[in-house]
Amino acid sequence: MELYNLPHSPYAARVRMLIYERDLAVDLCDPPGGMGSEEYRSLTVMGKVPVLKHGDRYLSESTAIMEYLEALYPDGKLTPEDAWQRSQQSAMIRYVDLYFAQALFPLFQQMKASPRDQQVVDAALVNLSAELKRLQAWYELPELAPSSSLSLADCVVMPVLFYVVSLSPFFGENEPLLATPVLAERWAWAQEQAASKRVLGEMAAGLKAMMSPAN
Ligand SMILES: N[C@@H](CCC(=O)N[C@@H](CS)C(=O)NCC(=O)O)C(=O)O
Repeated sequence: MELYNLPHSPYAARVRMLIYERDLAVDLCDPPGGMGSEEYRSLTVMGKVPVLKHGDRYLSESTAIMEYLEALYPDGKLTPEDAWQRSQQSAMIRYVDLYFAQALFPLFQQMKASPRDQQVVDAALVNLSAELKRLQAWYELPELAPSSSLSLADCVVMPVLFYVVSLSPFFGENEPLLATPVLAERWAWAQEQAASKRVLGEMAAGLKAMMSPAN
């Protein structure tokens, strides 16, 4: 199996975190032909990363890939056995994709904008701090309370927190997790776990490369 991925992508990062945490036999590769190439588009409907190649089949969408890997290798899976707990976790992951990630997009856009639109930035920061509180509220549910090992929710959340922590200082917000101590604690904890530490380091290197003047 191969995972087509890029270091900075939070969607690819969550799958890599699962792969590292579970020590799954999946090779990590760049998208064949490169992003946007005819070759890559011919393999995947969406043309995005990540994509899992299994034999001659290709699966896109990070959450579907995580579910597939968890189903394929059930021994030691991170997915809870309990149906209710599993569904709460799915709901949290859907929250991250449908709502939380949306709160980050205006900041990504304003990073590239010249000049920046301060009104957009201010509104985005207010919205982001509201979403951080909602994200924390998910971790406060009994079914999703932070545990002593990485959960699937952590695999999804830590890469987006990486962007919260990395982008906020560019907009004058140096401690974006100050008002959300549960998130701040889990974030600090994730820096010490082998799988998340490795992925967050790869993301930092990927972001640095992406932001270098050559790119
Ligand atoms: N919903 C998708 C999102 C994947 C996604 O947006 N990937 C970005 C990188 S972070 C991408 O490939 N962008 C390139 C493009 O859209 O052409 C997933 O969960 O896998």
